[in-house]
Amino acid sequence: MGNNGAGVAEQKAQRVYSALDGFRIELPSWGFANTGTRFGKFLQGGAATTIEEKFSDAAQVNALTGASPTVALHVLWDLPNGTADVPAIQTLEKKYGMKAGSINPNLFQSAEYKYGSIANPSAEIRGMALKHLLESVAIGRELGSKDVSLWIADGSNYPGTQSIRKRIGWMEEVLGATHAALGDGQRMLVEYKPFEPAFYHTDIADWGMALELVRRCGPKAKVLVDTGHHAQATNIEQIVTWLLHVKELGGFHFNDRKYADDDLTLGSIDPYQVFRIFHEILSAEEKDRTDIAFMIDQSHNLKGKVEAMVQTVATAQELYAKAALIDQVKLAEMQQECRLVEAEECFRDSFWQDVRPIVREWRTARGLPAEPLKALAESGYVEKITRERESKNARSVSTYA
Ligand code: PSV
Ligand code: MN
Ligand code: MN
Repeated sequence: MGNNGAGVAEQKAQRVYSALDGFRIELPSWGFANTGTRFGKFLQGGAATTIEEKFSDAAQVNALTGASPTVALHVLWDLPNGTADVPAIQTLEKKYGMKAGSINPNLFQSAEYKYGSIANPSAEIRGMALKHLLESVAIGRELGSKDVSLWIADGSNYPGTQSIRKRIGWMEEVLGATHAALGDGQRMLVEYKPFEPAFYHTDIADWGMALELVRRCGPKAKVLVDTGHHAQATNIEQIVTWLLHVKELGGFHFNDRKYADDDLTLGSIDPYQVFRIFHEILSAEEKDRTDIAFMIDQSHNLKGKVEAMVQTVATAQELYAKAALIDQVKLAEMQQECRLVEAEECFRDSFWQDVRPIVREWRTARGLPAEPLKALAESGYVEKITRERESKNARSVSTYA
């Protein structure tokens, strides 16, 4: 019994070790910058205001967690001069030992996009959007980054004000032309979202629309699931399973939410949901799950940004480790024989296990701090960046209107 117990513990540790060795989650550059709500921004003394500061913060998170060696870039905010900024990014990659991750075009901020970007009725504005997309593809190619990740904010606020059908055709044209420009090894990920900033119709509102668009574009286009972009009570893991099944799942933007697209810390509201998503991925066939990009899409307005990002990555590692503990063979047997309560208990048992001791051991074995948040506090990094940056970030502004 004693030996058997030790054998089981050893097996569990091995599963967790191999899961964590392969687990990577990308950091968003915008997660280190000052953000806010439409009511105002509360500037943080240590927030990053330059791309170098964003790389520095991301490198700190990676040094403490060992799971985040890439940083997602937002073209307009991080490479305002397009491909001309690529050498500067390459210098930062070398200096901080980080790689540029997904390239995120910005098709929502310019005044021209008031009525849409790739679905705008004006051919001239659609052309402007395409030009930006092609520039983003070129940036990705030059940086050797795999994914160009598109979130399309287009939509309308009132019934009858736009032709939903014509807009589908316009999107197909622009996305098709973007796909055609992708180089070898490049992909285009298409995100969906049912609301905000548009409140009547969003042009890519759900996974069905995203799936149809990526299929029409071609094999380098895949769907991106942002966990905050669903109606309440949507079974996100079922969508994930379908996308895995049809081999069109490209990646995730993880965040948590209580009400809408809240961009809260992963697992802070519903850790069981993240566990269920990870389970669907880990139970898929190896060949179907090798090419899924895990990314974080969070903006912490009140929490310290670097702390919150370390907390996010550590939580993701813990939930992934829990999902890796599920005995897939045993579970499949129970499911097949419809032993419902046993199957559910087998599933829940893994969720409720405290994996933190094994994760701590894994961290130590890999030369990482056992407690990343504690190590961050002891490093003095946040105090240092606050001292260095606070004169730039001193004001707290309110834009309440
Ligand atoms: C807006 O909803 C959003 O959060 C999308 O999820 C994008 O991925 C992100 O902004 C960055 O553009
Ligand atoms: Mn997103
Ligand atoms: Mn979002």
